[in-house]
Amino acid sequence: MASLLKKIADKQISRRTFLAATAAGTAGLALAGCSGNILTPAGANLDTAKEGKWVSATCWHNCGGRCVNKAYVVDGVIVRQKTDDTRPDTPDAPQQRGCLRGRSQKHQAQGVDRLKYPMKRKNWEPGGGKKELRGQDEWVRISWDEALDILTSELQRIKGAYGNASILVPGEANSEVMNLMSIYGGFVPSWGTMSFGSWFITPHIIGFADNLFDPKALNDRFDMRKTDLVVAFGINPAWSSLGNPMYHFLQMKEAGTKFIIIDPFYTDTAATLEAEWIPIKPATDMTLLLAMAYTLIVEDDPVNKPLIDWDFLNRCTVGFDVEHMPADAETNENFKDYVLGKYDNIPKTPEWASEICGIDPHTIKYLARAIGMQNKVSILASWASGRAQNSDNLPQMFMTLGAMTGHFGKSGHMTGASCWNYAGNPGPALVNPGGSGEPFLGSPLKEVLCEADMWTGLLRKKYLPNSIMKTIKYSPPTWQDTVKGVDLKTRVQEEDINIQMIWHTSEATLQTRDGMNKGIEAHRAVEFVVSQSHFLTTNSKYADLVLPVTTLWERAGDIDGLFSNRDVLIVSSQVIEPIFEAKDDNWIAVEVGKRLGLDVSQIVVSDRKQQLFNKLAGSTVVKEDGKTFEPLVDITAEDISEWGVSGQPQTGRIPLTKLLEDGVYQVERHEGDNYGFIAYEDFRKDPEKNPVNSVSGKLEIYSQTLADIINNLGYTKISPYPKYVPPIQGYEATFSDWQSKAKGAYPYQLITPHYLRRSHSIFDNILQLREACPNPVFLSAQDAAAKGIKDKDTVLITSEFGQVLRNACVTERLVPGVVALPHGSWCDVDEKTGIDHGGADNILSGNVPTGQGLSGWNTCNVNLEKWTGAPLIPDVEKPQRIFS
Ligand SMILES: Nc1nc2c(c(=O)[nH]1)N[C@H]1C(S)=C(S)[C@@H](COP(=O)(O)OP(=O)(O)OC[C@H]3O[C@@H](n4cnc5c(=O)[nH]c(N)nc54)[C@H](O)[C@@H]3O)O[C@H]1N2
Ligand SMILES: Nc1nc2c(c(=O)[nH]1)N[C@H]1C(S)=C(S)[C@@H](COP(=O)(O)OP(=O)(O)OC[C@H]3O[C@@H](n4cnc5c(=O)[nH]c(N)nc54)[C@H](O)[C@@H]3O)O[C@H]1N2
Ligand code: SF4
Ligand SMILES: [Mo]
Repeated sequence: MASLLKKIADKQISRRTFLAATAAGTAGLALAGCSGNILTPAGANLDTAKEGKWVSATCWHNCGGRCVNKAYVVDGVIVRQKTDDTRPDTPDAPQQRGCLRGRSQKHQAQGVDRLKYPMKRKNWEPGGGKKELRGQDEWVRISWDEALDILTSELQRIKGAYGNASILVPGEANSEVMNLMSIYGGFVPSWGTMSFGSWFITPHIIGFADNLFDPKALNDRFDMRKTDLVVAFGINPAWSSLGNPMYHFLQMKEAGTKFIIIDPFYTDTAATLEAEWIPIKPATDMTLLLAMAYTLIVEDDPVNKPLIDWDFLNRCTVGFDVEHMPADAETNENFKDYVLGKYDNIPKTPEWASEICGIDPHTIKYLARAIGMQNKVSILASWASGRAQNSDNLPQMFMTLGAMTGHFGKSGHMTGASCWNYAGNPGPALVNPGGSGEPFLGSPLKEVLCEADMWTGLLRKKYLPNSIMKTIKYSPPTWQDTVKGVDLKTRVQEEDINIQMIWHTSEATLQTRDGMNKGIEAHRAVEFVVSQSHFLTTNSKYADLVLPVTTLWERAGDIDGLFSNRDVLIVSSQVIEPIFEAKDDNWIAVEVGKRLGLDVSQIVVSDRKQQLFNKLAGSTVVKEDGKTFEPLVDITAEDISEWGVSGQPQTGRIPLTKLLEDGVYQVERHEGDNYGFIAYEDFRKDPEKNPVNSVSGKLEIYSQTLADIINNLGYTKISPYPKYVPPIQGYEATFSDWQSKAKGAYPYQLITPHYLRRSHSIFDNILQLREACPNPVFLSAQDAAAKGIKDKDTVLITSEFGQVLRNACVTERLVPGVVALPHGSWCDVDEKTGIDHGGADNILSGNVPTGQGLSGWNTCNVNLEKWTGAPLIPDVEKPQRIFS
């Protein structure tokens, strides 16, 4: 097998060649030369070797885009990549082109730092051995047999000593490990607000969206072009939705749409769309929105200056004012009187908001008038402002403002979240994958940990029981699911829990969840930690046993299911053989199941090839009528026997072999086709006949159920209607005295934007990307000058919870007082000082859950200083974590 490395090395294009080929296409938006840019395809004139073949090879991560990528394989080695060339490229029906990360994927799949063999920690012994050495011990290569025996015997021992409720399988982990643990008596899963922040629960209780990934909450991309003005809160598709989403926004601009972007950062999105930038302090959007509502209320004149859409408010909402209260309201308070200051003697004027959000009162009034009912406006938000403490009512406030101005249910008008893979391309899917046929067995136990305080909970041996969140995974709770059989009026109380084993599968939980320093402590406290991964990731670094697993490219292929976009279905095939001794996660779960004497047919029902076949056979595509669906894939008896799978021949739109060769099926779209979509159109026309999914069937500006559900969870209490509650670590908390504006110990607000170079923690180790996009901390020029920090200086960033180093990128593009630390770099903690030289965001975050168990990553206050120790070297020059 060692010759594989040589073969790969001989066939790789060098990193220099990669950079030279991509540099020609970089956009002109450099952030003082210290941040990355979007790269265009590697030179078209690559000398495609004759002897190999192109294989459809999709990305395997959660990156905010979905693209067609292909790998050119010669003699079992990937030598280069390209992107979608299966169709002509037009603005209405574009190619699904990949980004810099997708095009670097082969450096992941064939990285020299891939884990090659199972390894155990040198000082590990049954029960843990020297547990404090986790994260700093040496590694010893072992056989798969030994690895599986260790895992099985520790599972048996820990279950015997402490019971099933001592085994944590965190994250939205691979279902096969959960299935195994389910039939072995149960495990402790975790849940968290994750991506969505307060968009996790709030919208689908108040009728604002059907579910977490509701692509039906905004209008179709052709209709988006009919909007005259987009007022957007913290959307940055130029970084966070590569591939086509950003391109669709550009089509809006081409069509004449104007953009106002409200964000602490002047983003590449704002620059590309030539947006008007309104800088705002993080986590203060609620004050701005309330003051906009105030302005609308006091300036609205139905005859001379109609700003408020009273017809929509009256017919389609509850809770705006005293005349429209829902039947189940338990207080006499209403939104309008709160805005006018009736309850707290604080009218939510632009002057009031300005002191907090930093936007001057004239601009706030201008914004309110700009979104008035007579204008064709879309109000868009990403989830970023909801990843903040005490932001539970924020999505409800966006909805309220959209409802006041009537930007629902009409062509050119929208209100909602525009984010992630369907940013720029909303609407119900036109092509859907079938199911794999694999089961998902949840845990029969009641124990569950909330990720926002998972590590402190583990250390304190306490948890909040939670029947609502226990099994939701990505299937969201509707209000009906949530209230079913749950006594919402009794607040949940803490109970005991004793975690002694952590089993990491396919999420970077230690790296990506709140409070990594406590996480490391927790990993050193338990008796056993096992991690299945591609590299020595943070999860694996702090484990006792690491198991090398295959990437998607070493498996039978897959449909890019949940994460495809509205128009396309993307299919990958196997690209290469498993690297060294890497094994499929399915195999690991089954082998452990066998050792435990379990019925392994309940863990994994069929192999990956059959799973892919099932998904393909079940795929459907919309017919031209835009309403009904038919099978997508045409499958013959020969296909079935060639694949060696069980199934029936079927007639479909595209032959199986053609789909696999193209790697993509794309529904042809054009202006005026039957696939257009206006969100809430029927509801707007007749809300009684077409209710939204809330208790009242209307959009709930006052929602008793929302408050009851969240208050029941046992964290902080919230209001049934939008109110401003300062975050625990927000702008106000940067001061030791608000009146005199004396700054406190942590005077800067930290945000952690999703960054070009990485998909969360994935790709952080890829040298090509490290070189193309450094790993900076963005500082405003004003703050940097005050601290004597220059561009590229090493900076120590300190929060209440930890300390990290990064190199400064000094820019005028950031609001003074705000520090932007791109999300996802792998930690590299100096054991002597506790300072993280990797600059990981979650070393700085703490375990501070509020409301719906929020992970408030954009509410974390910090201090800054110029680092006087040895400066950080660019991380492209750091040694890789290579094991032979
Ligand atoms: N501070 C801060 N923290 C954040 C955020 C933030 O904005 N700020 N954002 C949050 C958000 S929105 C999200 S979605 C989360 C993402 O959190 P995660 O989903 O935990 O992040 P990833 O880095 O994508 O981790 C996936 C891991 O699974 C591995 N993997 C991939 N495929 C397989 C496989 O088939 N088998 C196995 N065994 N492993 C596999 C990858 O190599 C990687 O290590 O992070 C959250 N954390
Ligand atoms: N390159 C890359 N793309 C990704 C990901 C990745 O890891 N890397 N992750 C994907 C995933 S899983 C997710 S969930 C999405 C997340 O995508 P988003 O939810 O959009 O999150 P961010 O990219 O962190 O932030 C978007 C913008 O919000 C701004 N912002 C931060 N706080 C506030 C605030 O309080 N108010 C306002 N108005 N603006 C604020 C930031 O400055 C930033 O410009 O990204 C996806 N796309
Ligand atoms: S946007 Fe995402 S899916 Fe597309 S190439 Fe980049 S990393 Fe891959
Ligand atoms: Mo996310």
